[in-house]
Amino acid sequence: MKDFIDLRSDTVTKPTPAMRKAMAKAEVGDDVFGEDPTVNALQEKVAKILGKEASIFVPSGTMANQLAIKSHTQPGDEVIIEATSHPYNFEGGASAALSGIQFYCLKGVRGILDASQIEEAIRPDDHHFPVTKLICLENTHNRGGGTIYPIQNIAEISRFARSKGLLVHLDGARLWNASVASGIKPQEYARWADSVSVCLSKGLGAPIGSVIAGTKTFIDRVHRFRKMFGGGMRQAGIIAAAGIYALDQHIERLKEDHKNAKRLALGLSEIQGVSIDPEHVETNIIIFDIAEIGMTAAQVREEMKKNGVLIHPFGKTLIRLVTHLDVSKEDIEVALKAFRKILG
Ligand code: TLP
Repeated sequence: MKDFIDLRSDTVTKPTPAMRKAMAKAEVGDDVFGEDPTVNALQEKVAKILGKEASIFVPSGTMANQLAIKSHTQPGDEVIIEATSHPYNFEGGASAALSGIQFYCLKGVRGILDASQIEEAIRPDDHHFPVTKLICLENTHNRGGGTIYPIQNIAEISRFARSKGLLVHLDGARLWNASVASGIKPQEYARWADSVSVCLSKGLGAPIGSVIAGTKTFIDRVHRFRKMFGGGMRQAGIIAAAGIYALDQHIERLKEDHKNAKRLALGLSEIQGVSIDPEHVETNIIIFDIAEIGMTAAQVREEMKKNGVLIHPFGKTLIRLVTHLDVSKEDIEVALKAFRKILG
C-alpha cells in the first residue's frame, strides 16, 4: 500500500537507500572530543559553502537558532525579529527561557523587513531601555510562505546593523531553497550575517541535523553552549554522513520541489473560494486561506487524510503545504484532485 502523500512539512523526508549506505559506511569517533572525522568533514564543508571561518554540527534548527541567540547576547538584551519568525513563534519560548532576552517584533511583508523598520526599532542609548544587540532574519521565511529574502534588503539591514554595532543572525533553515530559486550563492547571503544556521533535515532527506557557521571565536563560544544545552553528540558521524550526502546530491533537485509547489498553487487558485496568489509561491511552501469555503482548516485536514493526503492547518482557515524530496509530480496531481473534491 502506498504511504500518505505527506505535505505537512519538508521535515518529513526520509533517507534514501543511497544515503543510508553512506551513513552505514561513515567513519566515526567521539565528537565531544572533536574526533569524529565525518562530523569534522561536514563542518569544514558547510563553513566553506557559507564562506565562514568555522561551523558546528548541532541536532536541530531550533538548537541552532537558540545557540546563536545565546552566544550573541546577554540576559536583558533585546533582539529585533519579524513577528511571524520561527524563533519567536515556534521554539517554545526558548530565547526567554535559555538566554533571558526579549524580542522586539516587527511586522514584515510576508516575513520580509526593510532597513528603515530596523532603524525605528533600535533603542536609544538610555538606561531606561534594554540594549538592542541582535537582528534575526529568516531566509526563506517559513510563515511568510517560503519567501526569499531579497538580497538588497539583507545587505541594507546588515550595513545598517554594522554601522550601529549590532549583530545579525540568519536563520537559513531553508537557505538552500532560497539559493536554488534565486541563483544567489549561499555564501553571498551568508556574508551579510555574523552567524548563519542551516538545516540538513528539511527537504534534503537527512534524518537529523543543523549547522551554525561564523567566525572561529564565535563558533568556539557556541561550542561551550552546545555542551551546556546538551547538544554535544558522540559518534555523530553516522548522521553527519547523511548531511554530506544531502548537500552533494539533494540541493539542485530542490528546483523540482519549487516547480511542484507552483503547480499545486496554480491548481488551488482555480478552486472557487480558495484565496492564494501563485505569484507569492517562490519556493516549496504554499499558504492559502479557505475562509470563503465555510470549512475550517482542521476539517479539511481530516477530509484530506481520508483521501490519502496529509496537510498542516496554519490557523483557523489557513493551510500550509510543503513540497519536498518524497513528493512527486504525480503526487501533486493526486493531491489537487482531492482538494477539488473536498473544497470545490
Ligand atoms: N520548522 C518546522 C516547524 O517547527 C514549524 C516546519 O515544519 O516548518 N527555522 C525555520 C525557519 C524552520 O522552519 C524550522 C522548522 C526551524 C528553524 C527549526 O528546525 P527544527 O525542527 O530542526 O528544530
